[in-house]
Amino acid sequence: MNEREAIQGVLEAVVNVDIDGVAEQVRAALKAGADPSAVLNEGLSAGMRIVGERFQSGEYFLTELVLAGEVLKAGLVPLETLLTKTDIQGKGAVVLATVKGDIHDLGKNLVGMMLSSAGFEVIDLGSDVSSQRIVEAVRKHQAKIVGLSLLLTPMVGSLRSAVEELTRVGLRQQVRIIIGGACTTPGLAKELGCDGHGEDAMAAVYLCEKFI
Ligand code: B1M
Repeated sequence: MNEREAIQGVLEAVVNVDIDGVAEQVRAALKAGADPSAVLNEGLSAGMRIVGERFQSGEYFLTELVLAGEVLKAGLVPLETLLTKTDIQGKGAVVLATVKGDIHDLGKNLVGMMLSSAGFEVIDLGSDVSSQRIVEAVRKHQAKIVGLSLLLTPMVGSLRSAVEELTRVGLRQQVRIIIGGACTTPGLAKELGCDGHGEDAMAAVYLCEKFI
């Protein structure tokens, strides 16, 4: 089996919500010489996008969507140490959250994992987080960067209100705000007055590196 076929095996394990087989497929891809970030992006994440499309078209139900989240977590286990090898520290605090009304947290967690391994102190507030909690965390940890994740289009208003709240309390000039997640775009970041948009977890790290 070559690298490409092995990554395809990872993608298929996710699409087939194969919770028992996914980690084995990931190990097989690594053994075939695939790069860990390719296994993540072209295997696990690409598979999740297909699950999302099948859910949207009515082919999959909420059960599959929930299970797919668990499949992703299981698939990440053999990758984690490979994606996060470092001993650099002390690049400052980043407050990370999925905004109010949105409980998707897998992508945000990946961003957090990559930022920690790049030497940032990650203050992960979790998902469904109010603007007030974001403001409190920025104050408490004197964070210079806020990372907001959003996957649900109807919750764009929560992103907007987080930016507005940081502005209202006078913190906007002190922090850089970056956004990311399936329904966000560079255009949305610009429209909301944010400082950047991360297409994926690595892009989020590059942006934060640029801002320190
Ligand atoms: Co939901 N869901 N979901 N879901 N879900 C989506 C997002 C959806 C696109 C599926 C679809 O219909 N095609 C759709 C949203 C449509 C829209 O509004 N545009 C959707 C829906 C509708 C829903 C519900 C409303 C379903 C329902 O109940 N009827 C419901 C909402 C609940 C709520 O939040 N209030 C719901 C629930 C769920 C589960 C809980 C079952 C589960 C999430 C489990 C969890 O997160 N713990 C789930 C899942 C798994 C998905 C899909 C299939 C996969 C999401 C995921 O984890 N991807 C998703 C389909 C899709 O995204 N196309 C879908 C893997 C992850 C690694 O990628 O999160 O994109 P992602 O993160 C990436 C980048 O986006 C980026 O880096 C990450 C790594 O590369 N990134 C950042 C993310 N955050 C970033 C922040 C940054 C920078 C980069 O800077 C700060």
